[in-house]
Amino acid sequence: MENTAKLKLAWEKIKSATSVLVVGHVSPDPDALASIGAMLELLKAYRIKSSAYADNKLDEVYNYIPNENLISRSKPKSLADFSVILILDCGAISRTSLEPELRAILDRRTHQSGANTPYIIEFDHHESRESFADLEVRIPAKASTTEIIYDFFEVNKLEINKAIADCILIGLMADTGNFLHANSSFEVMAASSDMLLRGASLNKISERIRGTGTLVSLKVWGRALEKIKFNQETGLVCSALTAKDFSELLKPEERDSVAEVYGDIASFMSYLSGAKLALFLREENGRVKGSLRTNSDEIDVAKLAQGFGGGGHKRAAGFIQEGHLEETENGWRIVK
Ligand SMILES: [Mn+2]
Repeated sequence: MENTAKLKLAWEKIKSATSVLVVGHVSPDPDALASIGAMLELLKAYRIKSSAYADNKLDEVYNYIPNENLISRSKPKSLADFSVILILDCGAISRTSLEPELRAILDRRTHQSGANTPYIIEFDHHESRESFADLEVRIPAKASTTEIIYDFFEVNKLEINKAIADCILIGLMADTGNFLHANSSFEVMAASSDMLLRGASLNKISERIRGTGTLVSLKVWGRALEKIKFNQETGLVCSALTAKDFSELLKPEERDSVAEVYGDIASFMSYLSGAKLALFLREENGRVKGSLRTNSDEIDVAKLAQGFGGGGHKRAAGFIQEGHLEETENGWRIVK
């Protein structure tokens, strides 16, 4: 089915639902939260009962996103109560933090024909890992999930009010690094200017996106930049923060508050003149997390990340490996 037809079918299903659960990924970023915010606004307008869930959502940092206060950090009691489950920006079923519950629904269907189970819809711009939704709208060419939501509103001729325009613009700005990254396409700029025409507050949003820096996050930036290694021949620029770095920089309870900066650090490193590929590594609870970025058309970092069991987009991707970091002469090594 074509994306336009899928987006129409999605609205058919949502419109006739008695209740909808909207889910974003664990440790949600602005694109995930703004995608949920836009859909909650629509559901409110159509008086469709809704709930929203995103595991491990940070406190206060994102309260500039419309409807963020309606997104719960606690699991819904029973998924069976919903007629539609809408999964946004998740990349993989595990990132919903509802994998066992969703698999139970899928299981019940295979073993019990005619079982009355929620209809599962997924909107996402990450590369495909596993298809599980009844209706999957997966468009990796889109810069943000809110860009897909913009198409959803356009295709179905739904009204975009100021709150929805803000949400769509927030996702676009956040996932393009404020229109700096290579995914800032013509379509992104056109959608963004359309959102401005509909009342989105560019100034307020960019102020809030920029205004979330904290002293500890600047210290993390400082240490990461200080440790940069650059191989002129391969064009690989990398940096890493070890458990020791973190124990020197942050109190354990401050760790969550800086979770946002790592992708930005990797993106910033990728702008180094002569760099083809940027890799930022960090140690966290016996695991190593890697963020990969490139501005080169010849490199697909999603493929590289898949080699490490991760995934993402062509220009931005990540992975997690068990182990810890050991510094070598030219870089770092993950030791199991
Ligand atoms: Mn996203």
